[in-house]
Amino acid sequence: MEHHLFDRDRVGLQDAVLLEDYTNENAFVDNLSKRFKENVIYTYIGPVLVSVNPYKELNIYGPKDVKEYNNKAFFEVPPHIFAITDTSYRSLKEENREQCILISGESGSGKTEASKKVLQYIAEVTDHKGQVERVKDKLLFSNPILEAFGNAKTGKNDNSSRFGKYMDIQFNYQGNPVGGNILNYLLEKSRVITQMPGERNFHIFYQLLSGASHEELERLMLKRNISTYYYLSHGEKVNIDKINDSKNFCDMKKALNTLEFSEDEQNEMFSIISAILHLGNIGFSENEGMAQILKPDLVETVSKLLKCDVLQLKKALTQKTIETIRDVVTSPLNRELSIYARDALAKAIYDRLFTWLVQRVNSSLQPTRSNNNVVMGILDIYGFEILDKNSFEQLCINYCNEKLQQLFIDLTLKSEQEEYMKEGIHWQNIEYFDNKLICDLIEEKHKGLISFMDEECLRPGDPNDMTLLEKLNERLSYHPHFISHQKADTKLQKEMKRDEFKVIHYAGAVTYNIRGFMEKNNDLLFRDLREAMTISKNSIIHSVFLEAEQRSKKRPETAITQFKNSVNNLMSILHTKEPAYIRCIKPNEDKRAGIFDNDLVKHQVRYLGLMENLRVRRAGFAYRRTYERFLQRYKCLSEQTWPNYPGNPKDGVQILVRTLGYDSEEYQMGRTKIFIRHPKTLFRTEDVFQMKKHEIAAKIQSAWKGL
Ligand code: AOV
Ligand code: MG
Repeated sequence: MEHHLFDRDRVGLQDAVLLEDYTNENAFVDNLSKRFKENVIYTYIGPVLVSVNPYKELNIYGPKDVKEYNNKAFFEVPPHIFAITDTSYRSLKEENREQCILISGESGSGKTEASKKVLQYIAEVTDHKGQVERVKDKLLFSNPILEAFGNAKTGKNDNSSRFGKYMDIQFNYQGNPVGGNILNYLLEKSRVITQMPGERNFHIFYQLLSGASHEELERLMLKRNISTYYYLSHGEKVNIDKINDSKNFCDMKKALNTLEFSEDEQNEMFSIISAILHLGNIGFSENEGMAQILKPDLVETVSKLLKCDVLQLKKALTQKTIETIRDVVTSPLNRELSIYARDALAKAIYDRLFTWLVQRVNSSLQPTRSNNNVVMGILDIYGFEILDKNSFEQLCINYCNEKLQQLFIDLTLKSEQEEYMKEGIHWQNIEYFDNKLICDLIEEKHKGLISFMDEECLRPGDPNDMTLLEKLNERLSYHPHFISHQKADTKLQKEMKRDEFKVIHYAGAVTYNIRGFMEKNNDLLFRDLREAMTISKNSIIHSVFLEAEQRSKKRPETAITQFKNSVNNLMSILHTKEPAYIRCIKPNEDKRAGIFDNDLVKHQVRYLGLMENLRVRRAGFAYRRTYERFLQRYKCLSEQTWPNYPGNPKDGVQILVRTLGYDSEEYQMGRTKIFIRHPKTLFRTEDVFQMKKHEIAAKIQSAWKGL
């Protein structure tokens, strides 16, 4: 039996483990480049899949390809995301082990597309009958909905995820999908009110304006022209040719129907989107320090769409009520504060609509029976970002990526080495950069950035962005990964301004501008606006604001602390599952096909820790089995162990290994397991086993005939 190990696609090396000089970064990148130029975008480092974004449609995801990978041993077929998915799926189905597929890489490297391929593969290799098919449709169609509301065009990616997403697919004992559940993480809601040059607001706004019917727009009191709306006028003024908003709107509506959103729900959703657009057009003037609404008829439009009281809304946009111990005081807002209130309302409405949407999708995905299901999770978060101007949102996004990198280190580099130690395997330790240092800088209790931010937000007096920055500079300057502008004059600080600080992340140094940190972290919405929304007759608005109100009876946690808690919660979920890794790489900064920028790729290879990954892998052992399992399977291969070996399993395995003639370089005996360096060795053993099995079966058969 021929296994065709490692040479199936014949372009470069399909597994970097086979590189002659596995410590040579250039050789590693050259191999990726050679393959990329032949449209081969996938390469392994052992079980880890490296994927380079081709920026063009490749004909490698069709039914034929699904078939090629279905039920194949990992090393018998060329590297592919389907192979990773198949391996994970089989472990789930055959060994009942919970799985997670972890997809990482910077913005635009192909994470979201990868997550869709995983889902596509699962959908195609499982049953195509009745209920299962319906569940799969819903899982697949949840994507266009969440992308319409949660993705946007950025400088890095025309379809950038502006929220983190962790999706569980639940399987029954037959290995068929029966339901799902989505956890969402911190939506970048500031995008609703403003965008950077060349960027857009969330897709849904453009989709609605270009895709809705004439009648629908009339009902929503909208004009098709994008430039009518202030909230859409900051970044890119026209829609980009690569995005077909009106077709995407159509697909998204279809998806809403598949997930059984009622007509009423859909109308209410679009009313809310329209209300936000109108809200943004409300301007204010100021008279003696008091704001006055410039276009009162717009407030009427908004209140019609949101089904709330127009007078109450007008008041809430121009005054503020504060409850003191003794009484309730109302004071007018100036123009600046009115604009602030308006924008805060727009952001809050959109953010809560998104949360509602995820909950609504989840309720449609819930399985009818929830016991005994096994889960495969797919994690697709926003990738690491270094922009020209980085704010609170980038800090959250990059922190989340630090945590994911930490998980990767934990599960691959650290755990691998720890196991060798535990098993007493002879092993030379491999150095790698552990980014725990940076995670601590951000999240450590009482000592990290997050703690200081919260402390400053809760401090009485007049805390503001600049006092926060002072505190950070004072408390964190000792840290090697924190750079304040006051620190000694090194190259890094030269170009820093007084309102900036720098964090040296695992993936690069990022300069953050402190402006807006306090406000975004406090995330306050004036009480008058909350009240106006709580009694809205739009049932979505009513329910999401009521829910928030009930939660915030005591002082709510700050935005970043909520985020930290949910990210840490996610990490503990992921720690319990068997991981599969997809490391996505971006070949160039211009979103163009066929261009492989060596330096850019090298940088990613470095910070993703791929070389360390490779070294650990090479120095290590590809396969390990407990003595019990190994003996149980292969005991027929020696007369001394067949049919049963009376002594302890380790000795039994030692006998087997001698009988099979293993090279002493090829294996080591640990405390509880045998470690085999190369998969070839195991395959050979497996071949001998298969032959022996047939031999035994034939013997038994002829013995039966003889009776
Ligand atoms: P991201 O999820 O990693 O960025 P995407 O998955 O959205 O990146 O990929 C960006 C774009 O690259 C897609 O819109 C496609 O045009 C192209 N692309 C990616 N993978 C493939 C593929 N396998 N085949 C063809 N084209 C591909 V972000 O969400 O911004 O971090 O936050
Ligand atoms: Mg994405």
